[in-house]
Amino acid sequence: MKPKIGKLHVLTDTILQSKYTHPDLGRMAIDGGADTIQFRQKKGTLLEMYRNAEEIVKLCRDADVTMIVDDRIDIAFAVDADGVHLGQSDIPLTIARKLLGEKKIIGGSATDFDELQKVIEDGADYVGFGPVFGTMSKENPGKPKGIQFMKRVAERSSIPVVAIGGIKLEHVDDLFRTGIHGIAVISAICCSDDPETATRDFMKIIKDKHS
Ligand code: TZP
Ligand code: MG
Repeated sequence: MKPKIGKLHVLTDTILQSKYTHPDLGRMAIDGGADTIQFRQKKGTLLEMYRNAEEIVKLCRDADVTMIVDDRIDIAFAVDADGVHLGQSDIPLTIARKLLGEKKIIGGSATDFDELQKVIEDGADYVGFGPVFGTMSKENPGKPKGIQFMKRVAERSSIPVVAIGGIKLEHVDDLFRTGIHGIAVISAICCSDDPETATRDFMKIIKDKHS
């Protein structure tokens, strides 16, 4: 069976902050109740990526949390992650599906309806759509879409929509009311003083009101 696509995807980051490592962030997000960790390492050697991913995948397995690797299908395959998240300039979704098979989750990024359509046609299991709000966590993220737009995305999409970009605690309730499946967060969790508590705060709203 395919692993579950969670409602709170915590994306690990060590560029915006240097207090915590990728595995530290994975551990804290899991302890705070996140149901999906996306390992997102943009710099460093493949060996470092492999070691970090290996550690996070173990933590996720023990906690029954879904583990997705951003960008790198090679790392996802090497550590037997639950899936991969692919952007518009990564390996094509159709090729990723051939390589990973039907049992793995493949997520695709989209910033408009054309990209959404293509991600769906190419067989993604979910779409990461955004940015919903302004973000400093990604280069050239595109124009912020706003919450109301996400309602249209959720209506049009035949696959689960995971909203991303500048999402803070105060947005969670309104965002889930648009009909999206989940949210993906970097800075509001990784850059907080206490990522575990920050995760718990996000998860509490999701669990109390949207599960
Ligand atoms: N894709 C679209 S916006 C974004 C990504 C990876 C960055 C999200 O990070 P943050 O800090 O939650 O805005
Ligand atoms: Mg990516």
